[in-house]
Amino acid sequence: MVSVFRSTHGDIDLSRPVVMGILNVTPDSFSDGGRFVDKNIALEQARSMIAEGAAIIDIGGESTRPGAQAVGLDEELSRVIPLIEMIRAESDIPISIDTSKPEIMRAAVKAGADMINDVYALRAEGAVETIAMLDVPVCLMHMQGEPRTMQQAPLYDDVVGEVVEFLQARLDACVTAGISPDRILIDPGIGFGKSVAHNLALMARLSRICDIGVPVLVGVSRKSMIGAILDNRPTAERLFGSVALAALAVSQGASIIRAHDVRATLDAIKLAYAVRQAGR
Ligand code: 8Y7
Repeated sequence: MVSVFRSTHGDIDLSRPVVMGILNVTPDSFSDGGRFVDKNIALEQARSMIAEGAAIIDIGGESTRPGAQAVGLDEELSRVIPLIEMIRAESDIPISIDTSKPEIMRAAVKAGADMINDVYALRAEGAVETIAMLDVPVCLMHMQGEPRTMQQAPLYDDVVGEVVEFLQARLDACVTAGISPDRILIDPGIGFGKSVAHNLALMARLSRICDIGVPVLVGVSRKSMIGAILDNRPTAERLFGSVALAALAVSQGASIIRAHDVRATLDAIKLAYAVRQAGR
């Protein structure tokens, strides 16, 4: 599956896997602890991720970590819009905006963002229509429940089957509403309303998600399943575990890896991809 997302600021070539660098501008982000709230520090972080080979920068102004509270529209706008403009003023890097709110989607694209990363998979009122109108690439992610409560009691009969079914249904709904299928990415949503066992099952069967036929994005960087498998390893020490999971995802066909540590992740996925290609 060769795919190129046309974006306003250069195409995103997915004929080989790429890294989406994470840029959180939330005071309560779980792994960065709010280090990037200062816009200039965030800009520095964006520059270094670009220098390390990030193909996309994903900017998030609303923490979606388990237990996180929702933020208001004005607060989210003031976190992300100036930063999009600052990056755009000096770089053509494709910018993704991590939001579920149609108002933020519109303002972000106007400010220079190229794609939308929505952990609610465009289920908010007006979101599908907004993307159809904006005509930008979108990532549809699976989540059971909502961030504030999603980790309290995740429950599935067949986690892989249910995630595949959900993503297929959202994909169909988006295409019916006029979003071009070649503008859509899907994501199993590792850690979003899932136990460690659910996350492991999804990682083991990721190829089934890739079989749906649109490019797959996976976010595993520093996530709690790594802490759980590695005897409560703290978030700051989850790099090697993150890189291992990124390689496993690419070896099954994932196209985009969302990660904090761009250089290490890119090395790992280049190797995983070379091995995958050699076996075809
Ligand atoms: C993911 C994500 C987060 C993910 C996509 C974190 C915003 C939590 N995780 N978006 N966002 N996929 N598409 O640990 O897995 O970074 S936030």
